Order: sequence, then structure tokens, then C-alpha cells
Amino acid sequence: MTRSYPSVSVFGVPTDIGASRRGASMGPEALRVAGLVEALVARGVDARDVGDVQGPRNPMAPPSGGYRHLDEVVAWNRAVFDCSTRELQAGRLPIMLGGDHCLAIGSIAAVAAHCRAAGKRLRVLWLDAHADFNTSAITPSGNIHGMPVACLCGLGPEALTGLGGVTPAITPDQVRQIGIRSVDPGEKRLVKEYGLDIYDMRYIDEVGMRRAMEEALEGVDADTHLHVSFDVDMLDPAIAPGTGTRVPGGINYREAQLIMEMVADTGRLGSLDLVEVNPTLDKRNATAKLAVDLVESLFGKSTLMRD
Ligand code: B3U
Ligand code: MN
Ligand code: MN
Repeated sequence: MTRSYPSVSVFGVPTDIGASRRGASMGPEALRVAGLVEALVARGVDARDVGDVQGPRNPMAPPSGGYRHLDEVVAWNRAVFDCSTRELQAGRLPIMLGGDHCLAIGSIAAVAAHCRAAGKRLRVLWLDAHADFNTSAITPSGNIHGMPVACLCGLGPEALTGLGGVTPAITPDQVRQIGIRSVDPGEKRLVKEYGLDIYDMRYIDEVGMRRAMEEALEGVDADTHLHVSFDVDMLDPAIAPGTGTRVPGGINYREAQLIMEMVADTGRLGSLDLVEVNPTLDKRNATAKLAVDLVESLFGKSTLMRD
């Protein structure tokens, strides 16, 4: 089936402000060098690179009050919010190149505001090894890249939870998490309390990726905007070494392809985050290249003649 996609705007967010390990700030360039925009254009997508958003440098400060670099994280997320909002309002599909995963606060707050204005239902697919549902009270690290889902659901500092003007930006029932295998003890209690829908590695092992994805996509219809927030540490470190918080036992190549192909089949992809590529830890840009390969599948490339 030939599917047409909206025009795409790719933008970079070169920061590692939400992590304790440096290097994700080089992710946007690594993804560009791996040919992300060219791959989309080759698929017939009208894709353009609108450049990088700007923000403060990384002071590498220790956490304060349970947060590391809160002011800087807010500044970067405001820039992301503005850029995503501008592209969505222009009718384009934003692809945010991280950077670390704290940037999804601005990107998803923008998408949520856009959906509210357009009367669309929002579904967020959170592809990650981690639940990213920590708060300042329970975080083991103070790193805000471990907190974006909580912030988006209204748990966190006002400067982040209210970024898009409405708090909470989203509710837990709009989120499906896939690939999860590292959840901190306090975070575990919180995800249960908030009823997050988590397809963890054990569930995927037991029922298989096809069924897990069918369940995660259940209810997605013509009025749904699907946002994919793809943290490359969802993937097994054997195939994606270039990321800061690797967790063994992740999603393999075929499973990852199936995720992307099943999202493509819905025809409802409306926005994408591609985060946590850290070229300083990578092997010859393998992780960025793999991410580009998977994005091609997200935009309808399939192995056989189904496109
Ligand atoms: N849950 C841990 C580790 C972590 C979360 N997200 C990433 N790492 N990338 C934390 O620090 O919150
Ligand atoms: Mn993450
Ligand atoms: Mn992660």
C-alpha cells in the first residue's frame, strides 16, 4: 500500500543537560551524518532540516533539591516547545533529534497542546529501557532524563509540568511504554499508582512483539495523533552501543523493525523524538545508522512488496 506522509521538519537539540554522562549533545550531528534526512527524501517524504535549537551549556553541576540543571533543562525545553509548536502549526511532522530524553517534555507538551486545539486524541508510544517516571523525591540520580513521563503527567516542578500552559500536559492513560527493563524501586511504586501501561521485556518475551504492539496500538483511529518517543536505549546494547545508560536484554533488530512497521501501518504517526544517541560511546556511528534504518521503516519501508 502506498501511503503519503505529511511534510517533515527535522530539528536538532544538541544538549546532554538532563543526563550525568556527557555526549548525547552530539546526537543530532551523528544522526545527520548517518543520513536521516536523505533517507526520508529517498522515500518520497518532503523532509527538511530546520537546524538546531539553542540553549545553555552544560555546567556539570551536582543535583540541587533533587534536580540536576533544572534551570537549564527548562530553557532547553522551552526552545523545543517553541520549535515543535511552530512546525506542528505549519502542518508539518516534527522530528526532534536529541539530545537526552528530558527534551521530550517540551516536545510532547507541544504535541499535547496541538492535539487539544485540533480536537485530536493523543497516544504516546514511549520506546525505552526505562520508565522515566522519577520525581525529585525518589530519583537515584537527580537526572531529569529519568523524569519526563512524570513531568508530563503533572509530577514535577511547575516550570516543567506547566510548560505548555495546561497541567498535566497528558494523562497516564495516553501513554504506552515498550521495552522497559530498568525501573527504580520508588519509581516502580509510582508507575503502579498512576496505572502506566507498560509492556516490559518479560511481557514481550511471553506474548511476543506482535501482540504487545497490537495491544499498545489498540484504539488508535483516524482522529488519533500518534507520538513516538524513541530512546535508543530500548534496543539491545549489542546492536546499539552508542547510548549513555545501556541495559542488557533489550529489543532485538527484528522486534524493533516490527514496532516501526506496525506504527507505519496505522498511518497515524504525527511526531517523533529520536533521543539518547551518544556518539562518544558508539562504534563507527552504528547506533545512529540503526536509528536511521528504523526511521525508514517508521515511514513505510518494508522488506517485501507491501509498500
Ligand atoms: N532511572 C534512572 C536511570 C535512567 C533513566 N533514564 C535514563 N537513565 N536514561 C534515573 O537516573 O532516573
Ligand atoms: Mn528515556
Ligand atoms: Mn532510557
